[in-house]
Amino acid sequence: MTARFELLGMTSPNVRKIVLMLEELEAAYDVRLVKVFAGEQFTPEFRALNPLSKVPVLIDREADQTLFESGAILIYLAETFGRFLPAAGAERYETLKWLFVQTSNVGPMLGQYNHFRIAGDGKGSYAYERYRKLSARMYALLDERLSSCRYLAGDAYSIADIATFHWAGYVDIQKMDWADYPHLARWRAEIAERPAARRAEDAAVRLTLSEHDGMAAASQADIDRFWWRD
Ligand SMILES: N[C@@H](CCC(=O)N[C@@H](CS)C(=O)NCC(=O)O)C(=O)O
Repeated sequence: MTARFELLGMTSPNVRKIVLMLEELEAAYDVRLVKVFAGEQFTPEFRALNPLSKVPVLIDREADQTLFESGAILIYLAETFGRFLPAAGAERYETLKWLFVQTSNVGPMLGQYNHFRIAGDGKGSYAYERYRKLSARMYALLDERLSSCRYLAGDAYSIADIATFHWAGYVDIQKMDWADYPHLARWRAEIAERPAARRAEDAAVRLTLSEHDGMAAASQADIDRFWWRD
């Protein structure tokens, strides 16, 4: 039987947050790899789903609804299933505020730092130092928030946590020090223990394996375009 949802993506945190949400909801879904390193996101077929040429995209086959932008997808799933986003009141807006902090600040700043670490002019360059400082500020902001709340929106686990969880893993990748962010570390360890997070991890491993095929399909010109070197 065809699953209700189809998720188009790769192994990036913006996609993995949707995998985590679908696992939390125990929803039936298929994952289709988009070979972003080979430029598949720029094809007319993909742009008909998301004109911004980015993953994730989620298709709800039952409702005949196509969504892009991970924050919009999380809100859609939360409202469709009535979970992880209160329907009204102060807690709803706490959740939305911290969800938007992730989508418009945490993701973009950490993402830019990744870009300039990997493809920029290296340590000491203006862009590298700017985004390193802005990334550290994001981790400090989350840590400060989590020093007074169990979860980002308060007492309850929500789509704000689901959106931010994988991004917090960049503390390791970006060689920051967890000792500077003890509350963020406590929160991340707690979420990692959730059964859905463990299942999402397994799904990411399967996606990583297929992503290697996608990278193998990329030419040098494709890779240069991906890193904006063309
Ligand atoms: N604001 C978007 C960001 C999506 C995004 O940056 N996706 C990346 C992977 S994490 C992507 O598709 N990169 C390929 C490209 O930019 O060509 C969201 O939250 O969904």
